[in-house]
Amino acid sequence: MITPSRLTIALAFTALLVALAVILLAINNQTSLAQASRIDLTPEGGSATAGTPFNVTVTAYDTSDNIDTTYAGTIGFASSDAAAVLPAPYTFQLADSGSHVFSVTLVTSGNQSVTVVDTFNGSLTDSESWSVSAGAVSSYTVTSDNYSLETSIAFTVTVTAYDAYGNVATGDNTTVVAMSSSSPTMIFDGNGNGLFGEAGDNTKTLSAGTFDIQAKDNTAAEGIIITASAGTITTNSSAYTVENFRCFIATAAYGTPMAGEIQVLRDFRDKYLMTNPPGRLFVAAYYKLSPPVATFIADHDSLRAGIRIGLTPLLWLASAALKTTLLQKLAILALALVVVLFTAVCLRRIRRSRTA
Ligand SMILES: [Ca+2]
Ligand SMILES: [Ca+2]
Repeated sequence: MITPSRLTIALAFTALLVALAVILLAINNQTSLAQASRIDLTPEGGSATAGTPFNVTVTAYDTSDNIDTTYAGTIGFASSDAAAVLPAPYTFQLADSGSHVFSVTLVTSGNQSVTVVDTFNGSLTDSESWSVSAGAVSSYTVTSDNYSLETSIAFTVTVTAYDAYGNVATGDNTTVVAMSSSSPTMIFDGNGNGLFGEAGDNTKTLSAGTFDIQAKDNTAAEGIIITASAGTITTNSSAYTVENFRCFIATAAYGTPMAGEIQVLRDFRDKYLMTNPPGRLFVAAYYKLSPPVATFIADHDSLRAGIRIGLTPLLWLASAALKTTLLQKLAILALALVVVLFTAVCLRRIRRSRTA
């Protein structure tokens, strides 16, 4: 019968002890993993600039709220900012002693959260929020809601500044932008006083990263580009078409924009309407409201004849206003008053003689 030697027994016992030690160590390690009762992301939010990296620290705490220096969990990052540049998942090392610094870059302006979570234990998580402001201006847009413009009619051009990440540079209230155009006759009203082309009228200062500026052109042309320039940045608009003035309703009635009657209305508009704020308001309203009416008139021949008759007194008045001096206008007004008074007196007498 083979009996184990003392040496074999000693070796087996040693092996058993080593195995026991390994198991105990593993259990101990498990225990230390389970010891982390919370993880903290610091700082507790704040402000950040789009595209500028900043550091955050993730620290694990045990049940006694001491730093869990043996924390060996794996953490992942998430953000409300889909374009954020976040750290890759990270497994804590012993050398971290329960705390590790990471770099985060947020890029979308507004309030953005950053969340950290233990990938094996979802209850170990923390989230903080940063107020992200736009970065330095890197581009502009030059737009208008009106791409079919009439000569002499003012239209609004909107200039907006953006940072490199597409955020409106809402913090910019100081940059002066210079406006220009491929049309040498385009003029602007930068100071908004209704007078175009004054000294300095082609510049305007950003307000919360944007501004509206009135522009107009007195010559018709196609493919006009409006340009905004500030520092080294130059931005072009889409191509605009400035068309000759169309009096929509009259054009529909007379069948051609070249009719002499339309020139009378055009001259009246430029002399008596475009020179004062109520007149300009009237013209702007007319341009908004009249195109569908004009389309309807153009499709109905009998209506066109009626409109031509209706426009005749208006043309007489416009023509009289344009071709007379102030003295003649006063004389016409006086004559009209006399006619009205005379008619009123006559009507009164007729009525009296009937009742008598
Ligand atoms: Ca925190
Ligand atoms: Ca002006």
